Amino acid sequence: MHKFWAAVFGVIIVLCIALFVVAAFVPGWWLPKQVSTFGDAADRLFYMILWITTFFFVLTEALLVYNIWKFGDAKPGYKAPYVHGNHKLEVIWTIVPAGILVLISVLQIGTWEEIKYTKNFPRPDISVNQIVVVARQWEWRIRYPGPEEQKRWERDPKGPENWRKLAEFPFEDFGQYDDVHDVNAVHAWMMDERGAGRVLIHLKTRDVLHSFFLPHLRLKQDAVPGKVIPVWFAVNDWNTAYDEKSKTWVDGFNHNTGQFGDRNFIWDLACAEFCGSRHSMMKGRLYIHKDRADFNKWLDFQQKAQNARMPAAAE
Ligand SMILES: [Cu+2]
Repeated sequence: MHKFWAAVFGVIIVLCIALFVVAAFVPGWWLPKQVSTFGDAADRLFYMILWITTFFFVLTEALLVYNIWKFGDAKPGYKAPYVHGNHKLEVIWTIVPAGILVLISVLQIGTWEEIKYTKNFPRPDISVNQIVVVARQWEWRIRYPGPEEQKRWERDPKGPENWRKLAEFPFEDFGQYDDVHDVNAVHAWMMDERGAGRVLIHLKTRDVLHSFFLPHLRLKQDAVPGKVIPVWFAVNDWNTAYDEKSKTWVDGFNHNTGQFGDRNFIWDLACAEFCGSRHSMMKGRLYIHKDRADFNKWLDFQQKAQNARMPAAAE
């Protein structure tokens, strides 16, 4: 009977590994398309850890199945030896994982530094796309410096830094009167050759813990009550264009085919920290415009839509 169970376990494990291999070739089953400047480095770390864990998973499962097969059949009268432990073996299986953990922690420093060290964050100037993101149950509120504010920056080089200071005011969402607002949609433009278009996000939460997660950028950052946490990224692809049919900017635009509605060009924003009953509904999208000019057209459009909803625009 034990041989039957050894075979069952063996087959299940082989099928699991086969599914794993197949998943890499089925669209939508593996990691989503990667579009950020630091995403490749994050993926390399992911694959490195994946290979290490795969090796030890296969090794331990093979040992398990082999031992069930070989020794599962207790002979009548056979007395199992009572083993207290094996010092040498225990030392080995402590030192080997510890060594691997130290190795991983050293190998990840460069990537972590690039993504999370404040010294590598874009310094606010006119080329940097600053955005305030305020998480709340259960949506993302987004705020951009408006077109007038950006014109003021052209005259005043301190302007972007002052906008950052207002953005970093904790607790309240506190900014310029002519900022442009949106919900569940982060707009930015593809970084150009001169490096303009790096995005600096000031991340806050109005209530509980949330987590700002952009899977296509391999970027995740918790939003913590009472704190304003900077997050940066730069995107090297784009997915958003003006759609004549719907008279607005739409994502899912594949610029290679010129078609809207391509799944690979819809880039999600998700909350990755369980934050209450409608946590799963806390979703948004990342809209990356072709260039700054197109982004600015959208910003104007968004500001007009916003002003049309304000009482002052009624006259
Ligand atoms: Cu949330």
